[in-house]
Amino acid sequence: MNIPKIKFQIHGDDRGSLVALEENKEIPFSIKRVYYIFETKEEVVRGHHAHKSLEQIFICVSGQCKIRLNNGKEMGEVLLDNPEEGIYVAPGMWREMYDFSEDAVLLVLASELYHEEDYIRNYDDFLAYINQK
Ligand code: T46
Repeated sequence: MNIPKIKFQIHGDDRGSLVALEENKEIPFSIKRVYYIFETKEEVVRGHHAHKSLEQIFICVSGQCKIRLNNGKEMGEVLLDNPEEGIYVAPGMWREMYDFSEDAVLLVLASELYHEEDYIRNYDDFLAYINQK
């Protein structure tokens, strides 16, 4: 599966760089929640779940990490190592985040507040959910 990267516009000058992200503009949904993941150990794999309706944008604003996405039929992997770009993660994608560098900060913009009921945390349940759709 190809995972396209979204390239953000940089407002750069001799002071440095700035990326601005607005809901329903650069971000294709209304942003209800922001969280970030950092100090994840290199050998750790996070995620191992899918969401029923949550849409998200992942941006590695510092360091690097890899993202594996699986829609129940196909799998794809992408390296995030640039604060100028991100990926859109649709609902119904099993996700794993791994190979975090020591300085990695994975910023996530989310379309919904935190609802544990939106998670599918068992892989067999995920496949059953995808196949019934
Ligand atoms: C996702 C990937 C990329 C909250 O209380 N509020 C929140 O908004 C979030 C995201 C998490 N939590 C709590 C729930 C757990 O007790 O933080 C703890 C760690 O969450 P979790 O094990 O789900 O973390 P990851 O890194 O496996 O997954 C997270 C998001 O949960 C998930 O939506 O897509 O990052």
